[in-house]
Amino acid sequence: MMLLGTLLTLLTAATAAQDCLFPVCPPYQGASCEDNSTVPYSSPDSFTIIGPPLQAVHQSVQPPTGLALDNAKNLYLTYPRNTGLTPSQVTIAKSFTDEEPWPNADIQNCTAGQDPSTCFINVQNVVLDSQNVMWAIDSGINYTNPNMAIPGGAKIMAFNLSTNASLIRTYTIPTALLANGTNANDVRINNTLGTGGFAFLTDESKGGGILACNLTDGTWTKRLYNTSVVMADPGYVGSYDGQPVYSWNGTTKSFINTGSDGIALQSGNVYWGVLASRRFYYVPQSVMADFSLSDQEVLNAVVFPGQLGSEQAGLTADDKGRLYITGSEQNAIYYVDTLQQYVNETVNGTPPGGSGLVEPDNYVVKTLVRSGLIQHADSAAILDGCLYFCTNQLEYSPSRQYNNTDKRKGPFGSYRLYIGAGPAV
Ligand SMILES: *[C@@H]1O[C@H](CO)[C@@H](O)[C@H](O)[C@H]1NC(C)=O
Ligand SMILES: *[C@@H]1O[C@H](CO)[C@@H](O)[C@H](O)[C@H]1NC(C)=O
Ligand SMILES: *[C@@H]1O[C@H](CO)[C@@H](O)[C@H](O)[C@H]1NC(C)=O
Ligand SMILES: *[C@@H]1O[C@H](CO)[C@@H](O)[C@H](O)[C@H]1NC(C)=O
Ligand SMILES: *[C@@H]1O[C@H](CO)[C@@H](O)[C@H](O)[C@H]1NC(C)=O
Ligand SMILES: *[C@@H]1O[C@H](CO)[C@@H](O)[C@H](O)[C@H]1NC(C)=O
Ligand SMILES: *[C@@H]1O[C@H](CO)[C@@H](O)[C@H](O)[C@H]1NC(C)=O
Ligand SMILES: *[C@@H]1O[C@H](CO)[C@@H](O)[C@H](O)[C@H]1NC(C)=O
Ligand SMILES: *[C@@H]1O[C@H](CO)[C@@H](O)[C@H](O)[C@H]1NC(C)=O
Ligand SMILES: *[C@@H]1O[C@H](CO)[C@@H](O)[C@H](O)[C@H]1NC(C)=O
Ligand SMILES: *[C@@H]1O[C@H](CO)[C@@H](O)[C@H](O)[C@H]1NC(C)=O
Ligand SMILES: CC(=O)N[C@H]1CO[C@H](CO)[C@@H](O)[C@@H]1O
Repeated sequence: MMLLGTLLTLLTAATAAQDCLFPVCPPYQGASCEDNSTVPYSSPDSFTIIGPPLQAVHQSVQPPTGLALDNAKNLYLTYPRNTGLTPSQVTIAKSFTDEEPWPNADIQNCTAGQDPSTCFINVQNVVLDSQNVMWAIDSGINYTNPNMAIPGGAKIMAFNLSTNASLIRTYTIPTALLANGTNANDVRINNTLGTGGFAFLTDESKGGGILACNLTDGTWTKRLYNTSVVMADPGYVGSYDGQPVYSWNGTTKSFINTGSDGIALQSGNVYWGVLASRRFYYVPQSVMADFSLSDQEVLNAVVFPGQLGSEQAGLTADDKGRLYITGSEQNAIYYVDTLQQYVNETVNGTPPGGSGLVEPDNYVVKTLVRSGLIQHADSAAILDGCLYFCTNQLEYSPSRQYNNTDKRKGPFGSYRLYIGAGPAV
């Protein structure tokens, strides 16, 4: 009886299915070929938008990786040369769609025979410090030879915005520290640490690393190389707009192995995220600034406050103890409070408020904003109570798509939203 009934249902539905405009599954409880995508629990609206609306501040023709603002709200963007030439590597926005090379046109292209420390090879980001100085970070890697930076070309350059972006000083990464493919990706400056400030950089190469530069005497160290805290998850596969992401060379598949990438300074610590992972870490700035410590002592000081539920490319920090994380897998910007005085909920028995740093066990990463517009937010910066970020659809770029199809569709938006805080100092 049961079998006969089932067969009859199948036959009836099979007849109805002939009218369907798309391939259908075998019938299920009398449902026909109607598209049920408007049923509330499965509708596209169930992609919950979280947080306030985003305000578009700029549109780029090319996909930008870096973003900064100066105190007059000028927007700066970077267009690195990781896979080919770009018209300019650093620009300043002149309108919603127009940009000019910054600080000038000539510096954008090192010419044959030119000292590579004096011009841009491959600029990844620009960052404003607390003394009105804009810093550019150049990996020094020529895309035609990605295995090693050009000695002298890997550097951070300090431009004084009080004197029309005149170059104050260039700190080149010593050649010995360029071994193993060092790929300087992002930088943050603490002007008050040590005698004359420190710069902290991420190395996003496979072996990863965190670099520190003593800005008084230009000495450097690279730490944590070839340790799990700066390296991708083995066989990492992220997800983007609902689709798994691999690394592709034509039809040859591999796994994305980008290491330590986003960086921010908050509450006396250096925070970083490992791009091809859902992990982030921190270590006291004082530890990174003490060049006399052993590598093992530096590693022992690293704190892992738990996974954060997304691949991430950029971090930034505000003056209320909050760390912001661009969560590319979730079309989101996350945040986490690091100072107990700003925590407003009881966590693991610790009541809201109080003083000191939040215990790593009590870190609760939250979503600030989630929107379909957030297509791989890369770099973020804070000014005048607002968080600004650029987007570049990185996961749709050729190296991450089957047979290297470029699925990015410009223009590439930069946005802002109100957070009620200023930049960390
Ligand atoms: C720098 O090189 C890029 C890429 O070839 C080119 O589009 C641009 O015009 C050059 N800029 C200058 C100032 O020569
Ligand atoms: C500032 O620098 C830009 C680019 O080098 C130059 O075009 C401009 O004339 C300078 N402005 C002043 C006031 O020196
Ligand atoms: C990058 O390498 C190519 C090929 O060797 C060379 O033509 C070009 O000048 C190099 N660019 C820089 C900025 O060194
Ligand atoms: C930037 O220029 C201003 C004006 O000349 C000067 O007072 C300031 O010390 C400079 N900043 C740095 C970090 O050199
Ligand atoms: C390069 O790798 C070697 C071998 O593991 C290591 O001793 C050295 O510290 C590394 N250097 C850098 C700059 O990563
Ligand atoms: C930085 O360099 C200066 C000059 O060499 C030195 O006095 C200072 O101790 C170094 N380290 C720190 C943490 O400032
Ligand atoms: C990296 O570390 C692993 C152990 O975790 C070791 O086997 C390997 O030789 C190291 N590689 C380099 C290049 O230092
Ligand atoms: C991609 O594959 C080609 C052909 O097999 C090879 O020549 C090239 O080196 C590969 N590129 C990378 C980045 O592995
Ligand atoms: C910069 O260093 C000073 C001195 O160590 C410290 O008080 C401050 O918290 C650091 N800034 C940030 C943003 O971590
Ligand atoms: C804490 O603040 C966040 C936003 O800043 C808010 O969403 C949350 O409801 C607050 N929690 C409590 C317990 O007030
Ligand atoms: C890959 O793309 C090339 C063009 O770039 C095309 O000729 C080739 O047929 C494609 N291969 C596959 C397997 O799609
Ligand atoms: C499960 C479900 O809600 N199915 C519905 C799909 O759409 C058809 C036509 O609108 C309805 O009859 C089904 O009840």
